[in-house]
Amino acid sequence: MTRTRFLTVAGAAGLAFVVAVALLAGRPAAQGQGADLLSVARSRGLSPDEARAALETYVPPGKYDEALMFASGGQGGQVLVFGIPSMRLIRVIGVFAPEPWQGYGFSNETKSVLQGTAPETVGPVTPLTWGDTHHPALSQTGGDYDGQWLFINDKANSRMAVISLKDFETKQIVENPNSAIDHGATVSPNTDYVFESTQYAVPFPKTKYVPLDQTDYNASYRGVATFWKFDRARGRIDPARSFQVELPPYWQDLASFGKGPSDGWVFVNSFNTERAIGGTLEHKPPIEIGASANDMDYLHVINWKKAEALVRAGKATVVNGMKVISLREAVAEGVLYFIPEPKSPHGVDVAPRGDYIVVGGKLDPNATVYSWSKVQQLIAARRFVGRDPYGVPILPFKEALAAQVKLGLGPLHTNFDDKGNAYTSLFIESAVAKWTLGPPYHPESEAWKVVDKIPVQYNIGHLATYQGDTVRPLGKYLVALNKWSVDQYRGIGPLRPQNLQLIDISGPKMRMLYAAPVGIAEPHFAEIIPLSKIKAWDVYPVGTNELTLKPDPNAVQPGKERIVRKGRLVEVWMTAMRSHYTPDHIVVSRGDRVVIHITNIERALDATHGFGLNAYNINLSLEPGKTETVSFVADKPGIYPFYCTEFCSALHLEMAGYLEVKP
Ligand code: CUK
Ligand code: CUA
Repeated sequence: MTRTRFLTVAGAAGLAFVVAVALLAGRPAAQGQGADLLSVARSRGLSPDEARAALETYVPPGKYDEALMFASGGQGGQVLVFGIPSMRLIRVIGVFAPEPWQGYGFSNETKSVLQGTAPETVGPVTPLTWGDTHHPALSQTGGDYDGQWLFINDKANSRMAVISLKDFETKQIVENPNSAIDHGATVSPNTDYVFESTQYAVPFPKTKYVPLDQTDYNASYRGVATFWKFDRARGRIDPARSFQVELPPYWQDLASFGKGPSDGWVFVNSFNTERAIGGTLEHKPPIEIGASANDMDYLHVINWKKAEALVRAGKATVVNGMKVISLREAVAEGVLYFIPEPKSPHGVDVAPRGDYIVVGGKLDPNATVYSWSKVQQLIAARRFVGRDPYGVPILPFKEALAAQVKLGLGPLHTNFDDKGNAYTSLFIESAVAKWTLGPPYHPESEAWKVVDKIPVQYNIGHLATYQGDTVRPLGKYLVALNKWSVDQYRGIGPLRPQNLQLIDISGPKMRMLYAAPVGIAEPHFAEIIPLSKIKAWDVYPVGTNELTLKPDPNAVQPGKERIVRKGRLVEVWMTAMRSHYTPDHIVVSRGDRVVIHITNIERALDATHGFGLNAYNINLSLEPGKTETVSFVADKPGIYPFYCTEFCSALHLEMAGYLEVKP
């Protein structure tokens, strides 16, 4: 772009920009630093708006982003941590896939997390080496993020992970025994439960084979709503205190917990209430057609406090080790209700005060907003318009509505700001719509109106505002998590990155600030939390076990390093510090089982050492203070160097040693 473009496009706004830049620089416009900034903007072909956006998002060296965004890492099976407003990728957290930089999936501790076993019983390889992370959920207290824990689901294998925000590492993965593929994942307002909903129905219990034909599908396939009990004191999900509610074989989708007046309830979307199972070769319509036949699907309204009470009263059946409230019981006890929702819905989001439930129907141009007080009254009055084939009572659609707001094409997900506005992603239209909620957020005369729209590149999925799914949204920024980037990044081959865009929502008009490609995997949902709420450790206390975050019994003090041989077991207690391992020479015989406990005894910030062992697929990351254990069978005779994989010091290359395996 040229100077001409800047001048012609800018016009009067350009003049304001000159003054603004000059003021920022603290100099008169005609000379000095201010004039330099202007010529930089000109030479880079930036319009005044673009130059302003650059100034608003730039975080100089030595300064910090004001917030962190935790985004799912999609098919990469990780969590991605971005700085806001810079949109820099600051951290990746390995969750469902081995992650070599963090040594995740190589030590006994992290292998045990990936495999869901105790550290002492880990096998040589992890059976699943990928996950599909979709919905990160920060722990909440009173409906607000408390900065302590992060949960995320693996859609591909119905797993849920627990990450500590003390060290940003994965502590636990639980696998759902009664669900194959999940989708929705979220936490209750006080983090009593981490919720997970099935997506594609399978036989119930899933360990049973039931042929895939329509009659059997209707009779024996099911979804489940899973409530994983989170034990804050232990920092772990407790499967023994978790429970499920059996659901019809509709394909459940996203979920949101009620809060305030709707606390105690959870709302779950569904699609394919047609129960289409595909099978084009048998002259049936493909799933896509069959699953989109009906005008309405069902919003599942689940009373989880009541379900919890039923479990306590012994009304659950144990299925594959999990307590389950049967569909029949759920209907009989008033745990489960349906409300029709148009059409092939996707996102469901509860307004900050817990009074409205917003649903986006992919094939319907409206945001459908239900009034919680109306829904409550309908349930209390038992105003049902019918029952589904499984006996679930259906509430009248129109009578449950607060409003339908015509937003545009392909509404998916909604977040909120601090001024009573909602922001909904429009997938087909590639835009974000800003619209007003009804009373008490806005008076009736201003309610339920689209007040602004901004285009995005392209095909937005989720969006995230600042604390935008809590009781205390902060407004300020919105990140559009776009699926396609198409022409936004050149010269990179056919696989295009997903494109995240930062939007300023502090004023009446939304303003595009920045775009950040994600060349790792596909982020779905994200949550944004002020940096000040995160109280992460800078270093571990020396000798900390990374799973328990407590002293590791195998931590070793300098001077106490040793190698102990017991039969075919060779156990090594090693320290690492700049720039040596002690000991740096380990001699074993072919077939010996080798166990190495390594403690990084450094206290300096960021003094991380690695431990990479040739030919044995072993690679650890030892942050300052951490103790880790790795074990393997020395089945290949020969000489195997090990070395530090982090450039830690001037003598980093000297930080090495040898494993000698005698034939
Ligand atoms: S999903 Cu991906 S855009 Cu898994 Cu929440 Cu909607
Ligand atoms: Cu330690 Cu390089």
